[in-house]
Amino acid sequence: MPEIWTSATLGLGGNIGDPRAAMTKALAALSDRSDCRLVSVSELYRTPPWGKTDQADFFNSCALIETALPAEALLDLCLDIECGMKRVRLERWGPRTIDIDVLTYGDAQVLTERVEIPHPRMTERAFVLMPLADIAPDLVVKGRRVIEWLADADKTGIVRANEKREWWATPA
Ligand code: PH2
Ligand code: MG
Ligand code: MG
Repeated sequence: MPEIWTSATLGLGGNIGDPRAAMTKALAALSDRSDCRLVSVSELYRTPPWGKTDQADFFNSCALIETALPAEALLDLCLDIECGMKRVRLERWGPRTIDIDVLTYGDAQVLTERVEIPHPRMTERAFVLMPLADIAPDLVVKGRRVIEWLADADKTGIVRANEKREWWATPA
């Protein structure tokens, strides 16, 4: 069977330990695979906690990939990488070492018991939209471009946290 490659976007975040190192490791794990290609990575941002506000600031970024995996398998891969990195998550929307969310998968809409794509809250969250706008400003999600969603989002307190563009490409 011919391989079908699909563009997908991922949201990465964390606020326990060293989230920058955790994201670097997760991106390396993705790009090491034969069924995923890392196309681009956003800037790194420090973002105030959303949802549950009495916790440490998060670090967030987004990645654009191409993958030969179907959507649910991509989700499983992200969960595997989280687990392999001994993800700690204390509670829903609470502190975690690493979170990797599948934001979009081609222009597919996927709704199963396990996954909803596009990610249901991505169009409200500046901590997702800001990095996503770095790598996919014109991507249409739920009928609007990422930059249009971003224009309406509350960006208070979000700051760029990387010095160099290729913050994730650390020497081994
Ligand atoms: N993730 C959450 C809940 N709240 N807040 C920020 N700033 N960044 C996140 O990645 C985040 C959050 C649940 O996944
Ligand atoms: Mg999340
Ligand atoms: Mg998640």
